[in-house]
Amino acid sequence: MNCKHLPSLVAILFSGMMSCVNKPQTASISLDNLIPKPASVKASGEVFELTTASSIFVEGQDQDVLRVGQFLADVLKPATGFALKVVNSGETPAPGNILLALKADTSLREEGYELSVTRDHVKLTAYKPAGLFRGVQTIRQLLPAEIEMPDIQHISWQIAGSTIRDYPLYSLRGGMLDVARHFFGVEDVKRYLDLLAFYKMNLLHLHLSDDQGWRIEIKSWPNLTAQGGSTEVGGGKGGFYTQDQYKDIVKYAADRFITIIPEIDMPGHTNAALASYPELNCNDTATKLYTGTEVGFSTLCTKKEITYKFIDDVFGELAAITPGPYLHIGGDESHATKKEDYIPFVTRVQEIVKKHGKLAIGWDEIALTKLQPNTIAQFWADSANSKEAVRQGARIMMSPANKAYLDMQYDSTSRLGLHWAAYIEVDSAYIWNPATLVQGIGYNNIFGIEAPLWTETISKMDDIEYMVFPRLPGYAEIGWSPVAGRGWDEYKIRLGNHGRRMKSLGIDFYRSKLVPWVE
Ligand code: NGO
Repeated sequence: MNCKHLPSLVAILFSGMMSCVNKPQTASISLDNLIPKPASVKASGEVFELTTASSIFVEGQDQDVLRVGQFLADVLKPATGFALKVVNSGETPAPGNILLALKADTSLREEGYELSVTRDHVKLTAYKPAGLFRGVQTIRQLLPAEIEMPDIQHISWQIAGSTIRDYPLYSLRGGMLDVARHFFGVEDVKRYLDLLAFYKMNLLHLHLSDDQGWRIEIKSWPNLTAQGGSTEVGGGKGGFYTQDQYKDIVKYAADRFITIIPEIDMPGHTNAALASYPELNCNDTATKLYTGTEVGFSTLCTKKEITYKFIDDVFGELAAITPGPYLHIGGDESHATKKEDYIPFVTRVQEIVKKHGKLAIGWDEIALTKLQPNTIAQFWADSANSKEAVRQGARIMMSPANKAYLDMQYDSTSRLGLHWAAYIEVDSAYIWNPATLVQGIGYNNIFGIEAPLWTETISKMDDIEYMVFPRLPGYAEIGWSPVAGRGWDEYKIRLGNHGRRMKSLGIDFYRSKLVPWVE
């Protein structure tokens, strides 16, 4: 191995790298390519090398910490081939090992962490297990990109010496997956959760019902899935999650410190329910199943009492299997509902959500009604609605369609996606600031940021990955990293270097010409 063959972007920041002359194969290790960019990074000038003799020491008896240790061992195994032991002994680890520990530093809050990498050790500390989990993602990204390969790579597993102190800017950051227009099975959702977790995101909103499909088993209304779940856009066979499958998704997410927000869209976007139960229609006649992509034509019958019994049953069952504090009530594009019906309807639905011990989130139109304290409005299209929500004391989930919709095409040649809100190239997706986008909605009004992926044109996992990558890392960074010290010109270099990492993860991402890809 000759050092001069290292790519120029490979950061040989430290004298310790002089030893690369004797290494089996060098590692492209760098402190410069982390996404999201940490709050603070200092190079130590040393290099740690992970070997087959390394172990992961876990301090204390916290089961979640042990689990994070095991997660790290599991993600490092395929590419290294090392069966790293997770040791819970209380002894100080000898040189060459990794240590995970909680510490009483409340300033790190829920998800912050500190990472110290020297020649002798990798020491990760956090106030909470979630912080350790986020820090584990940093350890992954500090290793060579080959660490994400599914099979053994014969390279040396070096980590750049550093001290990192890191925590998120916004406390909720994530994505939305529309499983109603096209259905995606449990394995696809788990893969999506893995990819969100890799970029330190902590929320997945599942759009579980729409005109084209009902995707969650409701035991007291079985026809919702039997009939309403039986198709999808284009007329495919659709599908749904049983409650056990949903619980499995929730658990998988929780193991990654990700909260699931389930959405039942209403009063519009309800054709699948209306086709399943005649009594939900004002004329007592079930509609036909719908497999097209129009919006705004369906509505629950807001004047019937059975409608509220239905919502109470659905949210009751959903609340019981959703440990997270939020239920999403939709509320968008209810063009078939008169405004004078929409307002009392949404007011009453918020009360039902509250009765089940949850907080309501709805698309920004819900601000037309009186919002319950702690209801969250999701800004997607109408800044006036969102400002009205703020005026009522609500907080805003930022999902501006022209910046954060993952179903928008990159440009006019994109093979998938829509463009009603904008073409969103990778630079445009990155260059915006949630706290200054809408006048009157500032940092303190913002509850979180979420990038929705609607699936009218998207029917398989490969398509999801093509639309989501490489924009998702940018949203992750906007949500996590301080605004100062980052910008498109330097971000695109870091993103380019993630090309190799995304490839190792098996992601077939869109190779935007705006990014200098290193693969
Ligand atoms: C809109 C609409 C969805 C579409 C999506 C397509 C919202 C909140 N409602 O966003 O039904 O699928 O656009 O981009």
